[in-house]
Amino acid sequence: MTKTLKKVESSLHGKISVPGDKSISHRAVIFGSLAEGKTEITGFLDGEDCMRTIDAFEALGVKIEKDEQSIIIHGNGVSGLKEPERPIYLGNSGTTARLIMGVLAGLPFHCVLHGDESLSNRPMDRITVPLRKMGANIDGREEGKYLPISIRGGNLRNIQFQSPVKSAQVKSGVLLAGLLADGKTEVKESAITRDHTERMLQAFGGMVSVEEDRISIDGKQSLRGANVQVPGDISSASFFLVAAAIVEKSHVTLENVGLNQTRTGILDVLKKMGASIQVKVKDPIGGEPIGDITVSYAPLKGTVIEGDIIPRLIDELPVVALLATQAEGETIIRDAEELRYKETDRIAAVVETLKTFGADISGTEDGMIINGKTELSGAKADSYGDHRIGMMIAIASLIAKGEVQLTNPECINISYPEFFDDLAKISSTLS
Ligand code: SPQ
Repeated sequence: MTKTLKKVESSLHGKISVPGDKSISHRAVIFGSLAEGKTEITGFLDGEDCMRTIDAFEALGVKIEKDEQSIIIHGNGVSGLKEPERPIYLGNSGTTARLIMGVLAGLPFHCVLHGDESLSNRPMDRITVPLRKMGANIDGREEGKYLPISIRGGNLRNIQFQSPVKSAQVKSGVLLAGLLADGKTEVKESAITRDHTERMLQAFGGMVSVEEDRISIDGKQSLRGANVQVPGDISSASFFLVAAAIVEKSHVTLENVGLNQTRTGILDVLKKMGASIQVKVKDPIGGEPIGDITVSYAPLKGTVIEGDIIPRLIDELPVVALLATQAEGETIIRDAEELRYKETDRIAAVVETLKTFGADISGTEDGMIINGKTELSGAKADSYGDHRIGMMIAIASLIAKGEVQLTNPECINISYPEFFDDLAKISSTLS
């Protein structure tokens, strides 16, 4: 499929409530499935990735009901999980893959996991290596580096694990295995990553100790069902934050967005680049801070984005690169080599795409260098099957001279099925 996108005729105005946070939605299903009793999730993201997590736990024997308002999980505890009858399909979802491996490592049965072409080329050894150290039997393509992977778990022992990659998925997978293991499992991070797993464990009655970059969990804890309200996803909101910052005279508010410190790097970068931002903090929901974010257009300047902020905005970097094309001067993004292991190599995809729009951008091993400000022109651009690249292209089309032909826009359903409807709410170009 190809979608034709046109330059916005005037400025962007209005309010949007972005869909539920993808990372939190996955974790709510996982913990609800491990807990005893009923879990009700409201604000759940019904994107394709989170549906794969629901399907996976249904395949493990968990009763999950879905309606327009909520997801209800009837958990029977860890012992209620059963060997699946057939291989579990994880689609495009890296989060489902790495987290469910942590769970399966602790369960005394056999399971095969497989995914789509993109997921089958993403590294899994980052999680299979520590899980094997804990005692899980794991095999797979290239010795467990890639899906398909088969796991026979159970009888796990605790470990002290220093993660070589800055990854919340690896941390979470090991913590989930630690929950099912004997003794205390400890994970030390090389940079602080999103902490939704730690927060949600507590919401389900679990105990976890967090001391800066060191997280420890006692094994064999039982969890009880909980009600989870999922905040709006700041990663989804970031496309509109950037849109308002680059389309002249715009003024857009994103309502009820998650403001967890481990995810708000995009706000710090927007401010540093000169965007006008107001944040109205509201009462937290589901153990997560939330608020309304308003962005108004203002002239932007280049900046350097590196170090500890990177895990706090890793998924926003494609749209940050677009933002940088509209800033005066040089923007350097470094320490972001993890971008190469996402749904596609996001450094290569962003550089290729923005170059075809006329941007002055080059890739480096661990990031990008962008020189602005450049007028962008319309072109044919492919999403690479990556939702975040697809949405970045759609936002670029708002300022590009001439039409943009976006091929393969369907992947946007992975995290944001209502994306084009929401974009139409604040702009006048989309039919
Ligand atoms: O689930 P998936 O495909 O890995 O999703 C992405 C995304 O852009 O939506 C990355 F491609 O987000 C990851 C994120 O990059 C979601 C995530 C999580 O929920 O724990 C953590 C980050 O990945 P990682 O590898 O740094 O742990």
